Amino acid sequence: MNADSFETVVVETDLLILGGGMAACGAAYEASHWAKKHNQRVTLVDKAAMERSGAVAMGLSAINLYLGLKDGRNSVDDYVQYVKNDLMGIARDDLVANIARHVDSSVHLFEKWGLPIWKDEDGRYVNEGRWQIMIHGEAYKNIVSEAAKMALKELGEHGSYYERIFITEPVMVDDRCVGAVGFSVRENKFYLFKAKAVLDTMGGAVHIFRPRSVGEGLGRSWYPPFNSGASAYFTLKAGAEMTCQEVRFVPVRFKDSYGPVGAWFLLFKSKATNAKGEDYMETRAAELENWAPYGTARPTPANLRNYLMLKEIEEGNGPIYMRTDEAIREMVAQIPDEKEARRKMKELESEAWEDFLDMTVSQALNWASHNIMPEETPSEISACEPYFISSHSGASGAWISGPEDLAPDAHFWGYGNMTTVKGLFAAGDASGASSHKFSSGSFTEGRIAAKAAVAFCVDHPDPVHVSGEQVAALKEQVLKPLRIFDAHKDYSNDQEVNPHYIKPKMFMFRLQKIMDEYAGGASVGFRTSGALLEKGLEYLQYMKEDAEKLAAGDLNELMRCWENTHRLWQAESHIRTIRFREETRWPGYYFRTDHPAMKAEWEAFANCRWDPASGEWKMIKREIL
Ligand code: SFD
Ligand code: AMP
Repeated sequence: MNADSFETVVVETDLLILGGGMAACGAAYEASHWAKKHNQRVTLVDKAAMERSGAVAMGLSAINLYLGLKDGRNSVDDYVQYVKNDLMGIARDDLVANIARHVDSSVHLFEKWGLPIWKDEDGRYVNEGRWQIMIHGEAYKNIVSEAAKMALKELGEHGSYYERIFITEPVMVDDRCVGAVGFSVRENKFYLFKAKAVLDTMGGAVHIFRPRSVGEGLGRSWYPPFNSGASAYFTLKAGAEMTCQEVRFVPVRFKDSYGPVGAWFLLFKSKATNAKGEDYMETRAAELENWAPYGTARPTPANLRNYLMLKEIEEGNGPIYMRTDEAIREMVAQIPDEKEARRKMKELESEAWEDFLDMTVSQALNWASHNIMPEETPSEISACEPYFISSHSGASGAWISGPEDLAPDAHFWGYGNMTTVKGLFAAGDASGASSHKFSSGSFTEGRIAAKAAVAFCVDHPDPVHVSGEQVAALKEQVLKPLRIFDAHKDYSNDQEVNPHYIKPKMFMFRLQKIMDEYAGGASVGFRTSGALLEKGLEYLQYMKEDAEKLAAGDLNELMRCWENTHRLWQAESHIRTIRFREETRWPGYYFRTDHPAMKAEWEAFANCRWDPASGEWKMIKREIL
């Protein structure tokens, strides 16, 4: 493919929204309102088709963040406490509270747009757990993205969205972010988006660690394969400070097909046990005291639930089972009337299957192909490989300004959700230290960020200028893998194996091997140490050199090359931050064997910044205020 054949398309806008997921849809919806009022332009760019892009592509079976503030069931403070405890004390109260106080209205919008939410006989939402409500959510993303597109269309020529454009790099002028570049994954087109404010919502990252599914199911993971670290790369390359880059998420899921466990634990009140039928949350409860005060609070933080399970496996007590059969039996046993009990049984069976069909269809196929009937057979569960998803129970992302009325002085710098780089905002998985936002909270944070970003545009009305040389250099950089392939492809008789370049798939395998073995992946029981991290970092530096030799034979491979460069930066910031935090705080996510306990001096944020001027990394410890 000839790199010279690429046309350059220039799009000028005011607010540029990068990504088309939950946060981006919230941003588009909210921005449209403020943009109309202030005569601003809004442009959204997604790597895929918004209808099914991002983490909600397959649908979801629950909305995991709904407070029910109107009914007085919960308070914002309760939620902040819950999140902080789940993250072992590491969270920004101002950010969590800001999302929590606004999230209910977003859920009401989803319902208005047609999302079916489970209701009880009195017309109230059916709670899965305290903060989670059940939905028939197979078409969740279609519904939300349609509303976002309609909002943009209402802006007429001032609103637009681009699909199947892969964003690669930020465009920087005088330390301000003034746009982004990328390319079409369908046509030979290079895109320059110029903007007054840029909102990064390109999701989290997967396939940085070697997945448990390799040859036989390559690419299968809990987190969607489409999100590959673009958010973190974008903010890092712009020179923004990042936070919690060490806080990965290791979900426990139904084994091999990654079906969700929340409905089983919370709605069906199921237990997980070792092979002997022992409930390790009870038999190992004493271990939680070593992680007080978080370990002894309720609910037990997700990483500690994992940790107790991992200990069972270490001691040879696997497989670990979700006792679906017992849970269903117990619920039915509570109904004295036989006919009613049979009806309830059918209802529970159907709810159990729907839970998977709404969000992880392959898990239903797994059950069917292994003759599993949840009412009769327990199912294996297992800890996945690590992912980066700060909107769930991870926390990695950009260090952003909080809201003026809630943030301590040190956490507010002019515009809510703005990163430490002027004009660059972040939300959803792209912003850090405010976990447990989930789908509804990410949408809500997108709304909050977009409102602030439009205010930034209004306050900075001068047109942005990007020089022709800068654009030419960016285009050259983005298309370089095509040129490398073209120049060397005939050197060897197999285009996959060539001493002059590396193909993205091989590059990804190498990255995953390093991360797995040195940075505490699944195959080493999530354990690492200073010495292992040091070695891993050394290997990543060689990978950085080799990244200059990534080669692409077509547009799809060009996307894969950039996905892997994005992953590499996410990986490096992860290793550097785990190394910086000399303690173990989230033992079921990773365990530092050389610092095996939690330390009071590390009740703090571990931040980092890559300096675009010097190319140096700086590690920063910040107080929890
Ligand atoms: O329970 C580029 N989540 C759940 N949330 C819930 O509320 N309920 C559930 O039931 C949930 N479950 C769940 C969840 C996540 C996953 C992976 C699974 C199951 C399997 C969490 C939410 O899904 C999550 O919080 C939000 O989706 C986060 O929103 P956001 O906007 O931060 O990320 P996104 O939706 O994935 O969107 C990312 C977008 O970026 C695009 N993109 N665009 C341009 N250029 C690039 N280079 C790009 N790279 C990525 C993507 O295409 C996408 O549009 S439960 O099981 O946990
Ligand atoms: P999951 O399916 O694991 O993503 O969980 C969905 C929601 O339920 C999230 O809000 C989790 O934090 C919560 N959750 C899952 N399992 C448990 C559990 N055993 N105890 C408390 N909360 C849980």
